[in-house]
Amino acid sequence: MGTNPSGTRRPSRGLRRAVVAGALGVLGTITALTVPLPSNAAESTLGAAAAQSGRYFGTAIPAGKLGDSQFTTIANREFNMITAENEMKIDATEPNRGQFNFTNGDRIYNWAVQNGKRVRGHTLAWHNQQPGWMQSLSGSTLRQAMIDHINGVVGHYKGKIYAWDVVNEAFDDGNGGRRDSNLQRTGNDWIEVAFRTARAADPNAKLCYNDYNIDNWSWAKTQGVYNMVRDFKSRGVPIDCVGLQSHFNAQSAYNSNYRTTISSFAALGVDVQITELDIQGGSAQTYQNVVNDCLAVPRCAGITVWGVRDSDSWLGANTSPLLFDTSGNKKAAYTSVLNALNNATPNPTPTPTPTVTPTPDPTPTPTPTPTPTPVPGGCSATLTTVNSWPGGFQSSVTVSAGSAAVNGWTVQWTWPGGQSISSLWNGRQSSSGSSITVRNEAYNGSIAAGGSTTFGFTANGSAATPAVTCTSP
Ligand code: 9MR
Repeated sequence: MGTNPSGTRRPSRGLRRAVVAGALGVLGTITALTVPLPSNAAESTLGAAAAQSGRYFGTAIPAGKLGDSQFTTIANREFNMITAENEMKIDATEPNRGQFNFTNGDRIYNWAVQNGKRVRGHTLAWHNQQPGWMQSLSGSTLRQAMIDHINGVVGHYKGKIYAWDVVNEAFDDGNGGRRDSNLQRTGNDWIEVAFRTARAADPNAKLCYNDYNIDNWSWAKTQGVYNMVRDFKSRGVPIDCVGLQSHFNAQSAYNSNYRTTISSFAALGVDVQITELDIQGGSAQTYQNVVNDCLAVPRCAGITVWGVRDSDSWLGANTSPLLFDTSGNKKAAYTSVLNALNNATPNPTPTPTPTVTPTPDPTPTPTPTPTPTPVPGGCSATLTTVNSWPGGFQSSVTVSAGSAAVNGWTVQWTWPGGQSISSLWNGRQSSSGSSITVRNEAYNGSIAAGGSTTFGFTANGSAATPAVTCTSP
């Protein structure tokens, strides 16, 4: 059977025909189910619509399509989170042992950030798409190679990645146990070693376990992963998120218990990210259900679809799995997703950034992160440069409460030399010339005593780290 997303095989032609025929039947009826745009101010793109509730809406991008203007126009307009479809995988980033190559990963990263988007990192430890040299390793040599690989890739992108898929597809399809692989044979602790290594290499990235066929709450594989995450949380293994790939097809169909899966993982104290969504047949109703299930759970942080147009999908255009047709037109599924996002209520619970234990860093980062001085009863803020390029830069601002909780915050600074913000997330910006004011969103105004929250932005001009002030009512 060819629907296993871990390989390159596609569903058999017979199956694809059956899925498409079934979906066309469904599509005949879903048009009528599509909710009309609400009359209040609705956003007109997926990313902006998702941002209303503090979430993101992303897509996968292959480096080879950055020269396709129809592709980049849609990707730039609609999405605010980007995953490299293949270019940050093990074979792409370490083709020879100890020799890293970030050419194509960086092309995607730079395109994303220069267009005001954030980036998910995919993926660090996986049985698939290993370069030949790694496939032939075993035991402690392979374990060390995995650690070196994580240090090399996470180190290169340190401070720049929203979330890493640290370990990908490590569970068996048929039962709740681990998949056999060369990595698994290095010892059952390989997954937690991968997470601890990634945390030390970049304390600011969220660290995810990512898998397919863990969407249906009643499946043994879902329970296997759930038990691992619960165990990790109880033992302090650093994990921040679970990625539900959510490749839905006839054999692995969307089930209404999906919301239970999302809320159950979230209840363990991790974010849930829908990381590779595609729905064979492209049912608008199913797309709407998926979005509504995410919106129902505060810790469901965002959704990424695995491609832009049907012709960009690993499944082939004839399965109609995505939100844009092969000519780049919006499909019925697009409209149902946009409307569902526009109908969301603001996300009431901020998703905390990982609690970090700073580790000494031998390589100086471009801008040292100042330690905020706790302000009794008030707030403080620090601005750091995450990345810069000719003519632009990306910054992160951490807002910290002092010894008392904060309810609402305002951060202000003045640009020293003509900088201007192009895109800002997790905050509301107002400006007057070079004076910038950023206030909290509804979902991140409350900070517990001693706690913190973060907002970020991309800007034009040369990177600057002006002094910032924070006030709370
Ligand atoms: O979409 C990716 C395709 O271009 C690659 O050939 C394939 C190789 O393994 O990987 C596809 O992406 C997969 C992702 O990395 C992990 N989950 C399943 C995805 C679909 O196979």
